[in-house]
Amino acid sequence: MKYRFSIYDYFIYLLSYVFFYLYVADILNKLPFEPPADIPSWSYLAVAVALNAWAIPIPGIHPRTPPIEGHVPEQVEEIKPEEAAVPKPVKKPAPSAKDKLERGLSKTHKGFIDRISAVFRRSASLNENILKELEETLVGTDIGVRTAYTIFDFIQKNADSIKDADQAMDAIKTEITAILEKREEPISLPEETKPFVIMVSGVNGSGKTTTIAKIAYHLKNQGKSVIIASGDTFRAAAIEQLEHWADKVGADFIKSHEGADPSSVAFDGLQAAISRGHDVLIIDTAGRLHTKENLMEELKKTKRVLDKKHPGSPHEILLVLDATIGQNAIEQTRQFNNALGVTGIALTKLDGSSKGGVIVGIANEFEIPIRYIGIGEDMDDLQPFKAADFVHALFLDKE
Ligand SMILES: Nc1nc2c(ncn2[C@@H]2O[C@H](COP(=O)(O)OP(=O)(O)O)[C@@H](O)[C@H]2O)c(=O)[nH]1
Ligand SMILES: [Mg+2]
Repeated sequence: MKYRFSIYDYFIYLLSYVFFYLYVADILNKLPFEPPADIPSWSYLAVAVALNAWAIPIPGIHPRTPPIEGHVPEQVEEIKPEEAAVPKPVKKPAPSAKDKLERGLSKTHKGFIDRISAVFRRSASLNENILKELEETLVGTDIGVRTAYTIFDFIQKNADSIKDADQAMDAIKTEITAILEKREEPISLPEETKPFVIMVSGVNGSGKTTTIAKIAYHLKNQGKSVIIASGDTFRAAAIEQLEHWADKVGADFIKSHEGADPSSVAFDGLQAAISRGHDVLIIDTAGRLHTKENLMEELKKTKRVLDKKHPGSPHEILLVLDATIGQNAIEQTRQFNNALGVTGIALTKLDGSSKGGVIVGIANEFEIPIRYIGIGEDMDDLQPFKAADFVHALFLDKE
């Protein structure tokens, strides 16, 4: 910190040396005057030191003189020892749902949209070569052959009116939006349906258990009371994992033990939901049994047991699909749908996948609403599916 010396500072500084001289003179008995009282010689030294210190520009000791104009003194912030040890978290505003979606779809943007737009960038007009390249590229993405041709036929039909790369991408976007919009239909919980029963199915590792936790979290935030039943009795760890989540989101929980009959766990869950007056029952199921047929039979049995006890239930058979498996998700949908009659889809792990384009294939091939998309591991990283927002984020549209 720089200070400008005032005339008083120079005077005090000089005065300090006068007292220093008096100190030395007193010791040598050569004082030029007779002191009024017997003053000890060290007192001259003390005054000399005090005046000298006062004149030195040390912040805190010598605060009288103003800082040089235009010079901004540095702020010295006092850091307590415990604060110094722990780095302060930088408070960033929480990203909006839109930002999160955009970030979650960035890999799919690269793996799907960028590949298509690269074709159009090679030529301004849709000549035969470009159309051929587009056909190959679309078939090579994760949307499945059938959907690749749905989109390709649309572009080919409109080729005359497409003049440049931007118009071509707009046409692709229009077609994808049309396909996805048909599948936008959030779960609705009618007042008179209580408890509303959601049976969650899907292969191991697709994200069933965490998706159940996220749905329970959303419903709890909407003021619904939720109970979760652990119907994945194939592994003890699966039951514990679900209990942990139920606890964390504040949902009631029906525990089971490894090897228990899944349909009787679902039955117990239903009975508890009815007697305890819960709004929603969510049932976890196994994603793997000894054989695939075995698994499907078990799931069908659970469905029958629920319907018998509470006619019309399960009201939602939610299939959880992992976006990282790309086109295989289309085949999984077919198998689960044939066996169970899937009524809704949750596509998870879009954030970790460049193969999220598969959602367009699923939407095009099955008349099953897409209820949710998973874009991360946090509780609010499960978003209700909204086609327009999804397409907006997928194409990285700027406002
Ligand atoms: N990045 C990411 N990970 C997810 C998402 N959904 C689930 N997971 C992770 O996928 C793994 C398997 O999930 P889990 O719910 O246990 O699958 P389950 O076997 O079907 O019950 C876990 O590590 C989850 O945290 C998602 O949307 N994004
Ligand atoms: Mg699980």
